[in-house]
Amino acid sequence: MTDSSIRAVRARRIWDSRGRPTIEAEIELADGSVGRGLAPAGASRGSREALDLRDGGTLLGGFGVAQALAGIAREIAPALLGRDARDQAGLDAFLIELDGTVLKSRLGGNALVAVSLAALHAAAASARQPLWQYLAAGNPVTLPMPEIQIFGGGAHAGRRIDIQDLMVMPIGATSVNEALEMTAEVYLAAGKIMTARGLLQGVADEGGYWPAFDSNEQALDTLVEAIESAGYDPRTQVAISLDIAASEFGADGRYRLGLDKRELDSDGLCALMLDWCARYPIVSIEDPLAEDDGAGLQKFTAAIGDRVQVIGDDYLVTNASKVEQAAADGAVNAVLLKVNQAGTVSETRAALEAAQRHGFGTIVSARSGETEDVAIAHLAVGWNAKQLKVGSFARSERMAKWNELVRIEEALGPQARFAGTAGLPKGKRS
Ligand code: 2PG
Ligand code: MG
Repeated sequence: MTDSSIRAVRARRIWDSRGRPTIEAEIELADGSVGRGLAPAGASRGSREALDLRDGGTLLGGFGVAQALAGIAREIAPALLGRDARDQAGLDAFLIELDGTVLKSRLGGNALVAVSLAALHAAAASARQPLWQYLAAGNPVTLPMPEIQIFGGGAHAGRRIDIQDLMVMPIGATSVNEALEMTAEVYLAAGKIMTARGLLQGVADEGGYWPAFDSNEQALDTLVEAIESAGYDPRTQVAISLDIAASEFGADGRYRLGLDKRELDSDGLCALMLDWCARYPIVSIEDPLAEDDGAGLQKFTAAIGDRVQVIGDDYLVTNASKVEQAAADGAVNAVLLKVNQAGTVSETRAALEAAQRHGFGTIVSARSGETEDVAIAHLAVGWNAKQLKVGSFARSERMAKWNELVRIEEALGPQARFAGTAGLPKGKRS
């Protein structure tokens, strides 16, 4: 028995930012250290990501977590007692084996991720280190470039527009503090524009303004306007980053842009995305084609990947072997990292390391259903990921993460190094 061996595992039902039930796991070690892991939940999900175990039926919209909690109490908790929380890899491998299914559907990705994160937090607490420092284990760290949503859309806004996340990246910033200040100005400016036009109708799931637009391009035009009216140059100071989440409106090479009332094939959507990248100051684009359209993604990335970051989210589902495959076939040049998409901390780290080996961009990301948990700010810093995507600049489940990044930057003091645009492709834009 060491100080960091697990002496208790508890789990409870808590509630996420959509008011849906989710899981909080708590792990207590022999030395009294306690760590908590909270499971987030996605709405636009890749088909190959870890599956949450939900109760179904009519109660709580079917989102209940009683079965997942029972699995933790009955199977996971007793089996973890006495294990060393510092051995994250061993612990996660054990959880994966115990579940025994490809998509973690038996015990639930939500149960596994909560337990895996709880062990990580407990181990850091036992080492008496902030999580980012524990993860870095003495290696250099960088503070990630924030990618912050101004307008929501897609599955996070009743499919009001097709584009899911219209975000900004303050590419001219030299610190997290400055990046957040610049974003705050743009968010404010966007709100003023929406109010002045009678378009302000509250916010979408991640805190971005509700997209009361007539077309996708009107949303893009308004975003450029907001950047400029906040006093920034969209080419050199605050640029655009999009999550198209194309799997939400297309499959089998057919895409239906609901708002624009257009149906496109793979080449058509690829051409439209390239046209947007040419006409708007876009530095990053996520899932521009659907997860089943690897050939379309290859064409898109071949055309623009030297100068625009092309992120695989639904396409890579935080999976190391899919990152390896994408590095070989050139389908994307960056990976979105969501711990609950993989299901455990170690699998997420493996996907990150594969990406780092191949020079891919690395973006740690929240989910659209979040909690007050701030772990992802620590993961991004401790793992030396180059960007962090959390949703918008409103609602406390989002702000908690940005605020934690402010604290980490302050704690690093003179050693703080801001990633800036280091993670983005370096080719020159025309
Ligand atoms: C995404 C995320 C965050 P969700 O698609 O990248 O915006 O959404 O958590 O619903 O998958
Ligand atoms: Mg996405």
